[in-house]
Amino acid sequence: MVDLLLGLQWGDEGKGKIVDVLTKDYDIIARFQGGPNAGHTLEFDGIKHVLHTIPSGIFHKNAINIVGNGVVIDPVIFKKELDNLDKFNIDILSKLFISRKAHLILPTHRLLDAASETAKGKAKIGSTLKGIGPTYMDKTGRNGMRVGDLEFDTWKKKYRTLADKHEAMIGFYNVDIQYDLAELEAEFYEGVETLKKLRFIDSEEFIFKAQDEGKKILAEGAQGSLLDIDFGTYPFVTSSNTTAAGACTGLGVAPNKIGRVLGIFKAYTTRVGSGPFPTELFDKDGETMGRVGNEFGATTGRPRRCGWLDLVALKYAVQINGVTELMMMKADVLSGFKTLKVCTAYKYKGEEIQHLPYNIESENVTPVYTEMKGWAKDLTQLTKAADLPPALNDYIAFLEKELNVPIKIVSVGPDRVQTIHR
Ligand code: 2SA
Ligand code: MG
Repeated sequence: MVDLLLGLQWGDEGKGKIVDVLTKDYDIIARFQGGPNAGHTLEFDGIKHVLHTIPSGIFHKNAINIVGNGVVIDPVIFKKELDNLDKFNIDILSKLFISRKAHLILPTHRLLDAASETAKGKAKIGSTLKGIGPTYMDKTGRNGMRVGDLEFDTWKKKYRTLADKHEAMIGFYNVDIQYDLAELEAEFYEGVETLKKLRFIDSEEFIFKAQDEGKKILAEGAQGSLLDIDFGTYPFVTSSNTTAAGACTGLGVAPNKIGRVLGIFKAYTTRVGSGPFPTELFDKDGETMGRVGNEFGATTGRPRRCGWLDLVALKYAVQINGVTELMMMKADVLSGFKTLKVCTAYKYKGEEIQHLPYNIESENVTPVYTEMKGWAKDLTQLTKAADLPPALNDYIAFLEKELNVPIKIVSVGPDRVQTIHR
């Protein structure tokens, strides 16, 4: 069986930390979608690590890490990630395998991303500008370049044809984008040489074999369910399926081989980039969440928007993914709030609804809140469920009742050790 670990909100739920905590129970950690737009933060032994393309199991001695076919890889960023790992003496070559079918992000994909966003002006998606959208467009448009292409001498020719086409497309946008393609290409070629040192695999075959051998596999999602290309707040989404089904297409896991579905959410909500966010706060409370929670994009450094927990959206994510257990992150950030609010319905066209309407833009939807008592206790030193303050237990019990799924982990800080199992 393959277990899934998915973000249930707009990303940044703390997937990196939880994968790192759970890796000791798994033989293989595999990414199945997204690319260097992701920022997965891990903290242990006083060091903070941010991973983008490499799975979060890389720091454990024995786990094999796989970058699946559904992922898009930028050789330039990938090389930087590997360089950052240099000092940790990780045996990368025997621990990190890349799917031949994963698509490559070219420098011109990044430029196209920038051109598209600039052309959109105020209506921009708030992309991380890593070239994600244009690369998936080439994938579904059947023009893309894949990692496996690098095993053939013809890859440079293929690259040239595609990059030339991209340059013409950039011209079409008619926006002022400054770049030095020769410089970007030199960097790209260097990244490709590094990438080529790794072992390329047919990840689906690898996974079949591992399943036959009884290996334990964890599929690590990136971004969150509300950024899913089909089920998220379109068009303010990313360009891949961030939900459970993405693991089937992005790794080659058959639906009947999926075991536990671990859903991760923050005790409040954040979003980075543009798009609807019904429970967003523009007041002191939102500012406190951002400051205490250190809410800045792990890839771009952008401040994240903050707001109360949205149970309507969370329930939707639980359903779409078939979540079997929940993990609540950053409970410590809510310490000190006198009153907590949880959105349990939306007011929409004069009615109370409990689903996400097609046009969920903030001006159409007003959150309906249930208020709960807060707690003052600092949680960051706690290690046992028995020590959680009563008001937090009430908050947890309320969520479990509403979502009908048990909350198995409560995280009370960024470090590996600040994790309470229930
Ligand atoms: P893209 O880059 O084209 O896929 O962006 C499209 C939308 O998806 C959002 N997105 C993210 N949201 C949260 N976290 C992400 N990763 C980084 C992080 C983000 C950062 O871990 O903090 O550093 O800014 C991520 N990646 C994509 C993005 O904001 C757009 O709304
Ligand atoms: Mg992140």
